[in-house]
Amino acid sequence: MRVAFVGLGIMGHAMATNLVKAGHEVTVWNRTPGKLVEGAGVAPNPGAAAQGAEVVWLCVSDTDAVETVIFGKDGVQASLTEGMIIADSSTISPSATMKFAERVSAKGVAWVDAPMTGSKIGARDGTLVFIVGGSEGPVEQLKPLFAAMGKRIFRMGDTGKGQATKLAMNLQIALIFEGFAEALTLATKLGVDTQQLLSLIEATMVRSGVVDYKGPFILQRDFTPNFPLRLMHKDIRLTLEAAKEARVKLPALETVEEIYEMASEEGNRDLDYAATLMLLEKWAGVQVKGKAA
Ligand code: NA7
Repeated sequence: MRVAFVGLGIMGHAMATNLVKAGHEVTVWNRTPGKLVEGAGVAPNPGAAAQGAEVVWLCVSDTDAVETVIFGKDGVQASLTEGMIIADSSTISPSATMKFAERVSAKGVAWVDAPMTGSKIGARDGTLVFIVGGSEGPVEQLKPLFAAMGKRIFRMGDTGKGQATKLAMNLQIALIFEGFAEALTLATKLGVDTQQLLSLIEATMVRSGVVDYKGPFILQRDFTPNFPLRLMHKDIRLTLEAAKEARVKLPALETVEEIYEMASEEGNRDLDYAATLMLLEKWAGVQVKGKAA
């Protein structure tokens, strides 16, 4: 398929690379010039990238970035023609998604929100799980592209439901990780062997994918970003905004948001979100230690 790929960050670069590898005709655009994808064309702006494309795939930071690349100067909007599909893998506001979709529908363009989970490694290996919102027809048309970048897709409903579900997923990741980090901090302060604690977790119902994934990184004190703290913080804020719009109270997430705020002030926003642990360690006056599992 002819695909315009907009946004070559940690995730986007790997995703566009996998589209090229699968034989699709890809043209890329990135705000900061110089980021390239081997085998893909490069366009001078998002509008030029979208010219003649069947699908415009977005993977940019946040709601404002999506609005800019679609509706801003030299944006995708001017190149939209009937039958095109915009697929958005950025994690952004569900209500903004529905407004954007409404605007492009006037040109006969479908909007499929397709945020994903699987982190940097899933993007690299083409094993992402896509959490999708959109009409059945366009979602079906995108299947070859989903297959090139991921291993599963879950269609959650119409446009906006992918973003809504992604926020509900990241809410859980943030809270599960916070529970894990607090447990590690307390256990360390009380003199418990961390390695033993991890073995115990693994053998019990406390086990989770989040703990399995993050545990080894923490024991190696490796906080290089698989999912940067600044982006998890963005998602937590989006979730709280969506909750406010829906008149839902999320007290635990509100507290965790404050932790992310303080961790950012400590200068850790570009580290992995697991670096929120360091704030707890600082307060407790301990450091979680151990060897990689
Ligand atoms: P990164 O690695 O921070 O990459 C973000 C990308 O978004 C990168 O290409 C940025 O371009 C681009 N960006 C950011 N702001 C803008 C604006 N205003 N206009 C155009 N392009 C912009 O994030 P990830 O790849 O890890 O994640 C991307 C999304 O997936 C995000 O929503 C996650 O929550 C999930 P730059 O290179 O900085 O010029």
